[in-house]
Amino acid sequence: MASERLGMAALTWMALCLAAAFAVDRSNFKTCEQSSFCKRQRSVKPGSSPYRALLESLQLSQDSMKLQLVNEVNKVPLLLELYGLQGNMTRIKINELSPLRPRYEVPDVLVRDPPTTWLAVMGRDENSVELSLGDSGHKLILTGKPFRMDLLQGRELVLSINPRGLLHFEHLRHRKDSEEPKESALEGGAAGEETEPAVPGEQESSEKSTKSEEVSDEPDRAEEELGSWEETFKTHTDSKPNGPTSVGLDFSLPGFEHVYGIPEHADNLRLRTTEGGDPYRLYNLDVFQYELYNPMALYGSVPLLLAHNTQRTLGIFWLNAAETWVDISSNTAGKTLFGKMLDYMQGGGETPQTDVRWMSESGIIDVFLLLGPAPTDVFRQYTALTGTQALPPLFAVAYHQSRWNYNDEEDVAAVDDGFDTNDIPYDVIWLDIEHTDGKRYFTWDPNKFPQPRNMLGRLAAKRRKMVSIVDPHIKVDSGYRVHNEIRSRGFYVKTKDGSDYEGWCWPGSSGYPDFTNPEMRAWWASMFSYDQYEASMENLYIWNDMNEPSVFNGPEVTMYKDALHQGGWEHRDLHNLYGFYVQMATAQGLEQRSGGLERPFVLSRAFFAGSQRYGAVWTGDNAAEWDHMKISIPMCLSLALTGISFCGADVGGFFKSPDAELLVRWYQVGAYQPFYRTHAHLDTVRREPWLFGEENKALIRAAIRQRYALLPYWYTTFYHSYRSGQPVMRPLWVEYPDDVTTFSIDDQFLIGNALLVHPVTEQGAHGVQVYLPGKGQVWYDVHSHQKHHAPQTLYVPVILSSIPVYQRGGSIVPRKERVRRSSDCMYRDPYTLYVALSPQGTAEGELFIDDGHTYNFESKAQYLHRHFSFASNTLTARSADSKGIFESPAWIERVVILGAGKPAAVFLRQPGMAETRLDFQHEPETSVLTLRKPGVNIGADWSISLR
Ligand code: MIG
Repeated sequence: MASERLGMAALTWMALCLAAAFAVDRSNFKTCEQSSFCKRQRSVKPGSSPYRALLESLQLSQDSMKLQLVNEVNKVPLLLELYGLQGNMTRIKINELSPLRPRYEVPDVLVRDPPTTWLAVMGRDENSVELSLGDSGHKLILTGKPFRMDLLQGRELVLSINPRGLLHFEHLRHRKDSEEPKESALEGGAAGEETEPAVPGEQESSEKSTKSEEVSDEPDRAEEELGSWEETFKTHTDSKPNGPTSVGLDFSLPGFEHVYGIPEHADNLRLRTTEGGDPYRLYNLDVFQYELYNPMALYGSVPLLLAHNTQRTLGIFWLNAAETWVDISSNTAGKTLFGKMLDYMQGGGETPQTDVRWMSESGIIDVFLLLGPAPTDVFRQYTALTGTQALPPLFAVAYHQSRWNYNDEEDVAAVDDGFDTNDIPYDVIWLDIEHTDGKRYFTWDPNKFPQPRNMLGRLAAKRRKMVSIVDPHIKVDSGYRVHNEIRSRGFYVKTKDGSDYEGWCWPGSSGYPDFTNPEMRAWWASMFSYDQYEASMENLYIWNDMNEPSVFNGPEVTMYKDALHQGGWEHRDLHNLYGFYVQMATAQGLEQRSGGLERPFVLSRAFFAGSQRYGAVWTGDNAAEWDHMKISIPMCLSLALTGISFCGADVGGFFKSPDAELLVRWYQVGAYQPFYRTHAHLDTVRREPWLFGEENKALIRAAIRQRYALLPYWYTTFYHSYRSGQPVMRPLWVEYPDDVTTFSIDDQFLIGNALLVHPVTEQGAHGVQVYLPGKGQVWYDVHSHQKHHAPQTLYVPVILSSIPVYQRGGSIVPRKERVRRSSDCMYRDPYTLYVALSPQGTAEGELFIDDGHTYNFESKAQYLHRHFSFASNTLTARSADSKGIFESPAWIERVVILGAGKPAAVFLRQPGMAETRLDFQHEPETSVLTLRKPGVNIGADWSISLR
């Protein structure tokens, strides 16, 4: 006990000292140079590939092609598999033909075996094969020696694979200097993966090419030196029993200058070239006081890169959960003048091109080419593979109040009341780690939270919720039931020697449950049932932090790579999946506690491809600085592009204390981002919205109220995301794909396709430059209703209350404008429709409504999906999806038409009823027509005509 106290005190002290300096301690994290596989991979230079495709080994089945590759230096044969996938995708897998042991293939990320389409050989010569990929119109030319593949549409080259010859596949081998081949931990470990049988091929040639030649296991001296069998970083040694296992491959994208994705990095939306610096790193890490504008790894990883130009959008999804680095280079940016002249003289013109190189520490190469061609297609393709955003419960889209920590039940009650006395809506109050009994998750501190059930009940009475934190590090304490159960069931991650792995974290010595084990996940899920999690109630939801996993005394603040998971897999193989599984198991727990009826809400810090299926993520420990607020936009946009729409940043900044101006501005930014939660470090001064004087309180209240008024639109946009995979928060280029001006914009964004937001992110700003896209389109300022023509860059003067938001002419946005305590209290409230007319006098929009919290919309089609359209002076409401049936008590209290002339009269028509006249009011200066009290139920069909 005493030593634990000391440890914690030392940690806090360290944290405080570092906080004063505020800069990431880079020496805690590896550079590519310090990551032996990255260094080895990067030391492979562009040139002729040592790999040859054995064309004579080609085997074609209806939907796949298999072929052997051989490295002509070491003679190790690889197996290449190629699948044409339905929906304009291609999958390429490369593994060893017969690895010593199975190599890890990422499970549970793909939602299904992707349906395939046909493949056919269209032509062949002695060094190449031409394949047609299904009905997509794409073909693939595979060159034997040196091995490369070129994907074409018609005569246009879309993308090349291995064009620079950087394919580098480190085969599994025995360590040469050991007397006997090492017994692998995997052997006998029921890895469960099938090894590919050898491709029989045409017997004669196949024998000649692979069997007759000796596979050379000669250790490459350079590899030995570069930490292939053991690697030390700072005080930590990685034992690497399997030796070098990394895989790398390059792609080139002719005609592309803009690439995006591969979150999580604290950087701009548009990726930069990594020449001369480190590659972008994907390795889920708890980075203390992360710095901005660099490629260092952060808490989560999605190995999906998007490329976009005016002609097409495509994606490269590299399905590998090991530590991964991505190099990006541009072959025009770096070109010398001489090179450019040469291009010119050869008449080649300048085709800009982006080259991308992926390098992963283990596993196989499993890559999906998402061939678009439109941005919407790429989103559909990616989410067909990994799933769409789970539809959040409505309250989760509202405003959340958090800090580390709300101290006790009295504190919670006081903050909760504070929102009422100050007339500010809020839905959820959060409890951080201090609410537990000594950092034992699933428990309550008996002194500070003696009656959690009362506290939750009090919140429920106000129709509000609570979120408590449940981290994946479990206190090693024989008096703690959770620990005892996990240990006795053998559910902890093991060390390389087979004992329970222990690391240092908040509770002191901690075990880490093996979330990759489905039995462990099932047990974990059962812990959330009402009888297991003491005092938990229906309005208690969960937050998973530290699930990279964070280990204070581990290498790079995480787990040893040679730690062992179920099936004998090394942590190395699946590190980036750990957090994904924690959130998955927790979400399943919340679902199960209600018998599968209620939708869960789980916030996670770590994530991987597919995490969108389990809840929300946030950008971790940012700081109360203007730049941190600003970077939340590209950080969430990058996540949105890679499937994870439900993203937010700590409003106000986690470390340090914001001044009133920054706090107000951050409330304004957050009001227009998908996950809206304020949060703060333990050591910061209190910052509830009413602590900064009347004026600032009013500004914060106004921002939060704007969020609540737009909840119907947010929820509908989330529903659309759930249904079709389209991001909720969008970069402009997604909607204006042929407008080059939009390609690098990341200080403004769209919500759905109707609202454009350019929040104020500069201190002391007097104005912002807003780019309004869309040739021949118009945008309306949502506050003044002033109309602006597009495209143009508009200078907008701002004051402290300004949040520049524009509604696209041609859209209809539903709002609820009555102020309530929480989103749940708005359930019966009436709607106002904002109809923003296009220059052609048309508009369209949708509204999705259900009970806001169950799966009945899915299982019983209990929903309303309404469609509104305006044309020929008539606004029409009909069903967008007649399958959905739901009764809503809400009606329409107002229709506001922006850009309208003054009618002589306005009539409401409903089926089977006589026409009625509606009151209206027209403002000539702003061309705003307000129709009063149509009074129709939101589920009804009707039309309103202006005459
Ligand atoms: O090492 O639970 O990012 O939101 O308040 C810090 C305490 C642990 C990190 C999270 C932060 C949370 C804090 N946690």
